[in-house]
Amino acid sequence: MSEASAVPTVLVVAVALIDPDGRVLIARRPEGKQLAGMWEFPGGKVEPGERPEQALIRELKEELGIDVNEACLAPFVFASHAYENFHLLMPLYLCRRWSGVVTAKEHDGLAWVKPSKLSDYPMPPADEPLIAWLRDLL
Ligand code: 523
Repeated sequence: MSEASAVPTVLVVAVALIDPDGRVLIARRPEGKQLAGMWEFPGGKVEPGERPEQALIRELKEELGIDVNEACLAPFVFASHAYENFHLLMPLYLCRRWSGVVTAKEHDGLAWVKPSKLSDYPMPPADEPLIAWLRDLL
């Protein structure tokens, strides 16, 4: 008989917003939050009853003040990482089109970064393996 996992798996959706120069948006987690000071691909938890894409569209409005059409979200690659209290499963979507001005509403910093420079920024351990995929793509 297989043993049940001691920690829950949490589904978080994240996005690589890509600008016309091929730079990717990362956002710094503010003081008081878990992983404060780390530069993440923006996103958040999928709430009960939400589809992942709906959750991401909601998070992008709340966190960055932008509107994204679901047709502009392309699932790209998953992160799967064991944090201490939970296992994070996180699809990273690609998005090249949105409306509105990207604004830090919940983060304390934003940066548009070439994939080759992403490793200069401290990122949550779940996000780090995604850098190589973006470097290959862009
Ligand atoms: N990550 C993560 N990388 C990443 C995101 C968006 C989130 O490792 N790109 C982690 C950070 C948190 C967890 O996933 O541990 C949930 O993310 P989020 O942004 O919803 O976290 P909090 O701190 O806002 O959580 P609540 O306040 O509980 O909603």
